[in-house]
Amino acid sequence: MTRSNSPSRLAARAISFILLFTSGLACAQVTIADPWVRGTVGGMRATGAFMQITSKTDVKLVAAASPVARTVEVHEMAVVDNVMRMREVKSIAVEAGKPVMLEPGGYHVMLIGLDKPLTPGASVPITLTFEGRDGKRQQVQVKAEVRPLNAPAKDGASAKSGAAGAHHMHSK
Ligand SMILES: [Cu+2]
Repeated sequence: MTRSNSPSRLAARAISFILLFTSGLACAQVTIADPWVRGTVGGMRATGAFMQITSKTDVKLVAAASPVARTVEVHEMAVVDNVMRMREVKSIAVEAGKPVMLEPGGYHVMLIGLDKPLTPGASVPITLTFEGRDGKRQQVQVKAEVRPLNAPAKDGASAKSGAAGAHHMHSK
């Protein structure tokens, strides 16, 4: 049905153009879904942050920072000699259109040197730095919700419960 350019039709087109344009500006290449941080108690000085990262172009997560932690590193958990260990990685590759999970038992953002306990319900600002293939960097700010210490799976410190988070891994 080609009704000629009625005013409302023109308006609709104008609006969709504006939406397209502004979302192109506002919405970065990288989107973060469900960011959360494992809560801490007492003298715990470090914890993990988890999220799902999706990007429209190939990028790498190269750095992270947060005002609640003195040092923030990008880590991965891996089974080495049957023991879950975590280690710092230089970056996490995020291919275009392929979501990457940062989750207990896998990749995570490590918050080290906490000044005070992170209590459930609080919100932790984290700045993530991504680098594209062209070497250009962009920063994405997220507010991660603090969840109880015993949420989903342990961050490796306890081998027993750590195994729950590692069930998807291939061990020898
Ligand atoms: Cu870690």
